Amino acid sequence: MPTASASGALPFSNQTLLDLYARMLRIRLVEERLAQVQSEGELPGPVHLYIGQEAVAVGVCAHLTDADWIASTHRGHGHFLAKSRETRKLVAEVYGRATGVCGGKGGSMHVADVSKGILGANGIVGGGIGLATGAALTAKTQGSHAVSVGFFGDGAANQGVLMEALNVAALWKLPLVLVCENNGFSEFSPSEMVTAGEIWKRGLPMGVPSQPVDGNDIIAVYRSAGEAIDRARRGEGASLLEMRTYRLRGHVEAEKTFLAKSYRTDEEVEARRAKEPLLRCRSLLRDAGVDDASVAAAEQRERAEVDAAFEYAASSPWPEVETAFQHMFA
Ligand SMILES: Cc1ncc(C[n+]2csc(CCOP(=O)(O)OP(=O)(O)O)c2C)c(N)n1
Repeated sequence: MPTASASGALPFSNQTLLDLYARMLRIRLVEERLAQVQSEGELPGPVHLYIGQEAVAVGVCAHLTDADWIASTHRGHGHFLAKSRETRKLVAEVYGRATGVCGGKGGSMHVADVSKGILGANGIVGGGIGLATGAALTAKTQGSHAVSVGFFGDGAANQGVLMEALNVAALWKLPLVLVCENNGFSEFSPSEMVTAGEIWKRGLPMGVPSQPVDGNDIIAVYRSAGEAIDRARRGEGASLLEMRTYRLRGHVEAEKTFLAKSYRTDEEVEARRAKEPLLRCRSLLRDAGVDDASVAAAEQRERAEVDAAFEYAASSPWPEVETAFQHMFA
């Protein structure tokens, strides 16, 4: 099957394209700043950055409301910011501060906000697949018309839970969209070293509509995700989308300080940088006739929002020691 990519007229207004660009830019700016403060020793833990993959989270979450669910991965800041506007709460959480969305006790790999349908980032590779499937079963049982999206990496696609999820989702016609972000690597192993065949084809034996998508193309992501989410909402069951993208930063920040040898060349990364989703969206905006002043104004708004979020986080208090055991158990 050819990889779904954009062609023809925009499936939405120029204003929507500008909004999607701004949403992607916010994720990019937050993460560039996180890379900087991490290198300065400002963060209490490691961060796995989403830079280069922004079109996936934004193009998918554009179709969701707070009543819908997402389950994320260890690379989860982008998913959170695509579904929620709470930039301050996200940044404060990564800083481990009491004002963070989980009171500073979750940190980068556990950002969650159930009130916004965000079941959480997750350090267990493949764990989000099971969580999203459970949420889809809840939605179906309650007849709520909510849709559940499970984001996972190409490495996670090799966990047995994917087959189990596809099986029950097909059998019970669950309102589930499984979104694999194939970013080329599983930690320090190129995908082709650890993954057999094409991931999107894994849904086909179960009769699950499945598709490879150009994950750096905001329009292709938006279209394919919209079709899958609409199908789920109509009660027609699950889909599997393999979003082909590229991780521009390391698996984890500062990996160069402990890796004896790199698993990819700088030339490879530079070549892929030319195809990254924000650059491509910027040229779509130009082609659509959106004037530079409107784009610059949107960029300025995002920069201000992100600056404010970092100021808020850095000046927020740490959680009180007495609260250490609060919110741990339900
Ligand atoms: C169950 C489990 N096995 C192994 C690990 C160690 N681990 C952390 S991230 C990672 C690679 C995940 O790759 P992928 O799913 O492609 O996601 P990406 O990091 O590329 O976003 C591994 C193996 C883990 N956290 N959980």
